[in-house]
Parts: sequence; C-alpha cells; structure tokens
Amino acid sequence: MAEIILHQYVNSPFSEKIRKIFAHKKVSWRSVEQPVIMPKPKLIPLTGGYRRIPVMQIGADVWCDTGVIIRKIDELYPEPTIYPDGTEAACHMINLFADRRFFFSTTPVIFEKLAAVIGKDFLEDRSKMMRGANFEEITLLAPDARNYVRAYLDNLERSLAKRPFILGNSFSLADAACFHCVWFLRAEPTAFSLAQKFPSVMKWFERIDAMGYGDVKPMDPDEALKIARESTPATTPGADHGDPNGLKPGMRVSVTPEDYGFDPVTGVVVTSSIHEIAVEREDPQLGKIVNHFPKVGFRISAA
Ligand SMILES: N[C@@H](CCC(=O)N[C@@H](CS)C(=O)NCC(=O)O)C(=O)O
Repeated sequence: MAEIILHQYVNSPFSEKIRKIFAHKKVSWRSVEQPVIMPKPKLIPLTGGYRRIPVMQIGADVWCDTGVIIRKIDELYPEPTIYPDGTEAACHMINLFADRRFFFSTTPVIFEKLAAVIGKDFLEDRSKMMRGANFEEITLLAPDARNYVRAYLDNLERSLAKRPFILGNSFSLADAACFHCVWFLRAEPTAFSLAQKFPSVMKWFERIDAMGYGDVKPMDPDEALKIARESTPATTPGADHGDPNGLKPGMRVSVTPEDYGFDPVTGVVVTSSIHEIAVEREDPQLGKIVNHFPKVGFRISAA
C-alpha cells in the first residue's frame, strides 16, 4: 500500500483527533503541512474544492472529513481497536457530539481573547467559510459558551474520576474526540484554566497528550501531489443496494458540507455505502482522483 499522508497543520484540533488515533494504532504516516487559511493551492487539486483540514491521502485516493478518515484508518488497522467492548455506537455518537457541540463551544471561549491578536486575514477567512456568520462577533457568544464548556467538562470529570478513559479501561474514539476539544482550549491560558479545575480530566488529558503521534515523518506538499499524479485510484466500484435515494455508481453528483466550508466537489459516483460516498474526478494537474466523504454531515445532489 502507498504511504498514508495526512494533510494538516500543527494547530488543527480535528487533525489532533486523527494524530491520537495514529498514536493508539502505532501507524506510520507522513505529514504535509497545509496553510491555515485560503488559498490552499497544494490541497485543492487533491480535494476538488474541499478546503477543510485534515485530509488523508493514499496514492490517488483522498478522504475528506475525519468522519470518513477514522473509518478508513480503522479498516486498515483494526487492532488495537478504537471501539473497546462493543462501544462502536457510543463512540460515533460521542464523536459527533464532540465535533458539533463541544468543539464549537470552545471556539468563542478561545477567540474571545485571541481575536485581538490573531490577525484580520484569519478572521476574514473564517467569516467567509462560515458564510454569513461574522467570526469577529464570536466573542459575544463567549459567556454562554463558557457555561457549555464547563458542563461538558463536568460530565467528563464524573466518569474520569471512576475510570481512566471515557468508556472504561481502554482508550477509544470517544477519548480522541473529546481530547481534541480540551487540547484546543490549551491554545489560550484563560480558556484552559476552565479545564484545569477538573483534576480527573487533567490526568486523562496528560495521559493522552503523552501518547504522542505514532511514527510520523514530514513530507513536502509537492511530493504528495507527485504521488497522486503517478498513482491510480485503488477504490473498487460498488453499489449500496439499500440506498434510500436511488444513488447509483456512474451518477454525476456534487458533495458539499452541510455546516461550513460550502465548497462543492463534483464527480462521478464510484462506490457508496451506508456511511460513505466516493466520487471520481479528472483533475487537470493530477489526472484521476477519487474523493471519499462521509454521508453524515454532507449534502449530495445531482450535478
Ligand atoms: N467535520 C470536519 C471539520 C474539520 C474542520 O473544521 N477543520 C478545521 C481545522 S481543525 C478547518 O478546516 N478549518 C478551516 C481551514 O483550516 O481551512 C471534520 O471532521 O474533518
């Protein structure tokens, strides 16, 4: 198999979730540092428009969104599991909660202080990405967000006082998912002080922080593009015979995030399942690329 490449940046919380799964499964991977704001000229040819981070590449196959990245890593490296003791359903529900509620409660708390120093370019980029939302006004949300973050941390504290990990004695996807939110709080000292009031959360945080990132070596973005150009997508065609909307291989569709970063990716369906859709595109620089997306959280429409 071609190498696993993660397109990411150091300060990206969603990448941190994936880095911890790499650590748990002792995966060897390559890290390509991508820009924090648009333009991303060495990412977009791989994704066909999708701008969010992280993105995982293996040859000419590219996985967009951690929802589908996690499932691919787990398919390649099932052991050690990220779903100990039959906790797969609980893990995915907690993962969704962490991405959609916990993470979005941490951002106003952090940016209340950081907005003044972070630079106009970043704020403008994120306001555009959120379409309509004014990222500079995020500080107005901070008081309520602080209440939410404390409540989520208190829920964690109550479990972690009794056991080392969120779902029991072993690390799981639930830990990686909630860890990335607390890790993001550490970007700003007063935000992190909310978490520091919870002793068992802090012990858990330090334990996961110490896990490292697996066996990682940096890669130049041009090398990743060359690998994509010289590879052929490895995805085999397949159909989801139970698809409730009649989606079939060969259909031309656009796939767009439902929440932010509304850049559609258009291609021909190669395969689909309950959890994933994969579309093939012809990229002018790279040739054939297959992009994989989770079905949860994305809008699929005929193109
Ligand atoms: N649902 C996405 C969310 C990814 C996300 O929001 N990532 C942040 C960085 S941690 C992002 O893309 N921010 C905008 C950017 O980097 O351009 C996932 O699970 O991958």
